[in-house]
Amino acid sequence: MKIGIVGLPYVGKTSIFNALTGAEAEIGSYTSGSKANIKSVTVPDERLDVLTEVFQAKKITPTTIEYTDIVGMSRGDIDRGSFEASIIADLREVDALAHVVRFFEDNAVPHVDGDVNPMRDIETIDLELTFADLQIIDRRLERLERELRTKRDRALEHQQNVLKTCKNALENGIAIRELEISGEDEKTIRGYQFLTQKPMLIICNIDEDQVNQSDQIIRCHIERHTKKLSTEIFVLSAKLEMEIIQLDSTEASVFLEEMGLQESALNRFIQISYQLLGLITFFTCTGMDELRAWTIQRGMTAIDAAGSIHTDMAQGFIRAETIHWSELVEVESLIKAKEKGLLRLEGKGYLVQDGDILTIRFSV
Ligand SMILES: Nc1nc2c(ncn2[C@@H]2O[C@H](COP(=O)(O)OP(=O)(O)O)[C@@H](O)[C@H]2O)c(=O)[nH]1
Ligand SMILES: [Mg+2]
Repeated sequence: MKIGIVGLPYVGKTSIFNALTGAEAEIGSYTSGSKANIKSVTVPDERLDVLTEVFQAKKITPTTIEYTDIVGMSRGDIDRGSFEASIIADLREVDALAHVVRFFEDNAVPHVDGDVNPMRDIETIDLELTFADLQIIDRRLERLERELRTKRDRALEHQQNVLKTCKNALENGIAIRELEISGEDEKTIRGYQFLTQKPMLIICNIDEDQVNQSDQIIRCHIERHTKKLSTEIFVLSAKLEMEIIQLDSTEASVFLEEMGLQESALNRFIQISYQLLGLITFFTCTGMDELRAWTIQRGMTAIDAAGSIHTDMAQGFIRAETIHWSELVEVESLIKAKEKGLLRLEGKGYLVQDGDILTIRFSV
């Protein structure tokens, strides 16, 4: 899974990127950001620790998340063409956007638009993303019109219609993710990787002394707006998270407790990203050696899960021997699970559940 971090300059994007990944990218700089910072982190999963014991696994492979931190956007950047095409291209690759919004007050850190105003900033970035999509749509529509003047083509006409719907929405301040675009229509525009079609998370970067009462205040503040945009809200203090990531795990839990927090942003952020994207995790353990976690979309079937591991496994799919991790932990071994008849034999169409352990039988 890939998540792109966007926002105005000097709102804490790189600080948050560092806190989420343990990277040491330069903060507080405007120009050095002309190339994106990219880093992957493993997804911490307590279930893997428990299962390692059960399986006596020698190798553990968690899933990963890749974060992309790009240079800040300001109002009008896209229109002026002052945003490098390669950066937008990086952004189109991601599965979801995390928009960092500045809530913290600090006279030492300038704000590009003069003062701290979260609602205005959210709008600014939404506008830039909208312009970036409109540019693509306009260019494509021009070409389509030219092509359709010389010949009739049902597929191209269909695409033209869908793009016109998107254009109309964007011009009325509606993001593409808010439209209900059905299967076939969605397929015709999927390749464009529209920015406003991606699921979006708003990260509120608040003052460190606000962390205890943050949730309520901010929810009132921007909830109405985000509801309209079908986005999620996530609250953290970049400054605090930067301190937490410097600590070892024992120190960190003491520190979190003192601050009245339960978990670092890193873990909370991953959980909320999974929710937002409708992702779940399943596990495999091959030959008792390698225990591995896999991320798939909720609603995927056993054969989809097999295909996410290897296309051969989907093509030659026979069945998936399945047990939920919590059941396995209770009986302590796969052999005992089998004896007790807890190992289910599931077919192609089985809907994989979060936390399932699958042994996929297939022939090649
Ligand atoms: N007081 C305060 N300063 C912050 C916070 N987050 C970031 N900053 C400062 O804001 C400046 C810009 O941060 P940076 O992460 O580079 O922002 P970016 O331009 O959005 O990537 C730096 O001087 C940071 O130290 C915060 O939560 N509180
Ligand atoms: Mg930065």
